[in-house]
Amino acid sequence: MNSLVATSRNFRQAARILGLDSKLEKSLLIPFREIKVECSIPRDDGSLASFVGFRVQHDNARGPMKGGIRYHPEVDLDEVNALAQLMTWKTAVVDIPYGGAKGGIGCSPRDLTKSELERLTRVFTQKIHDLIGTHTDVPAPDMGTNAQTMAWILDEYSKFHGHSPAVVTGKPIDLGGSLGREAATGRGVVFATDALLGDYGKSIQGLTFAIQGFGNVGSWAAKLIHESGGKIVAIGDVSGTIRNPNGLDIHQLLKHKAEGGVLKDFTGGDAMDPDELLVHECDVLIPCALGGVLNREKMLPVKAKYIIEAANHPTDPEADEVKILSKKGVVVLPDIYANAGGVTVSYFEWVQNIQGFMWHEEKVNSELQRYMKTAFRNIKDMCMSHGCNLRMGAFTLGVSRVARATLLRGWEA
Ligand code: AKG
Repeated sequence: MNSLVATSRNFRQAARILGLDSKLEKSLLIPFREIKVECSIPRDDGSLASFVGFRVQHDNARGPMKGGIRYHPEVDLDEVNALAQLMTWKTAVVDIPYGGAKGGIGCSPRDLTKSELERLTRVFTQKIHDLIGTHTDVPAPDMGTNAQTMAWILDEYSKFHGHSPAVVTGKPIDLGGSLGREAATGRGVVFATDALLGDYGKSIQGLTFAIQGFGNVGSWAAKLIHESGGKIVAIGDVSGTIRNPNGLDIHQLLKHKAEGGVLKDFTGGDAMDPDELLVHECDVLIPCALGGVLNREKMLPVKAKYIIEAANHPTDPEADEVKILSKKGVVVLPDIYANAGGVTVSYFEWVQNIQGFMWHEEKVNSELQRYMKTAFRNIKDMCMSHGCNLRMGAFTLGVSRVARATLLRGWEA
């Protein structure tokens, strides 16, 4: 099932639980605006390369639309639409004053040089600059983009609109980025994991973890779990997957990577079949990389008791807890809560830019912890009120907040 169908299905189920009016339901589902632009650039060798760029602005009832820009070969309108909708519910779940958006360019950033990426980003910004803005739509990094990409967007946007640091988040610190933003999604995953485990009378210390993905989110989550006394028994990235039943030394693994090594060559663990990671013996499984990795076939033999959705859409609905996981007693912490740490600190960055003031990293991290704890309690309250699982608890929470804001603003054209 594709991501758009899955997200919309979760939304509809939440709307039914909440008893939303069908006209309101329809209007909440339709995106505010879909943007599709041609982005052609000269390659370094003088040849022409053409790409398609997208920005889907899903909803702005609660504030400016917010979401990442990804550079990936699989970026298309349906995928961006699903992710934009997911952002609307995600920002509402953690109660930050934003709506939802997402964008991207269908390209393989690894096959482009830095100067080609800069030209592509500037052309994309030229095409959408009138439709984004500090109080309209605020992009951020996502798969295949980073702080440098945001710096180029900021620079290009500012040529048209004057210096506007709050038009993007996830910027370099020198250009108004926030301390703690780089680690925020991974740190938020750990705060979310802590909140969930605490609810079951457990803690990270002493439990075993399998983590899929060792990019920004996976490596920060792994580092912080390791430092909290969790034992990471398996971890994988595009280079391969390794395991160590006694726990991998994540500090040594990070050092190995910082020195130019690849994960699969780390000598502190044994190589294993990447497909085995998802069904590896562990207490907690954290998919941090791709969507749709937990599908019906892979879910059946899962051994983890808890799954933390650090990636967007890692669980294919066919394998969702309602059908399979709950029968096995597996608890799934849904993406719209589990990976909301990044956008939450993006909000702090935006606030700092608007205030013209910089927070200490301790304040960023403690505020993030406060938002993640509060959101977990709010989700649990929805689960209690509606007798639903955590995914529906999160969806009903997000959808109810957006619906209330929409009704309060009224229907007048
Ligand atoms: C996500 O949470 O998936 C995002 O794209 C958020 C990016 C941001 O606005 O920080």
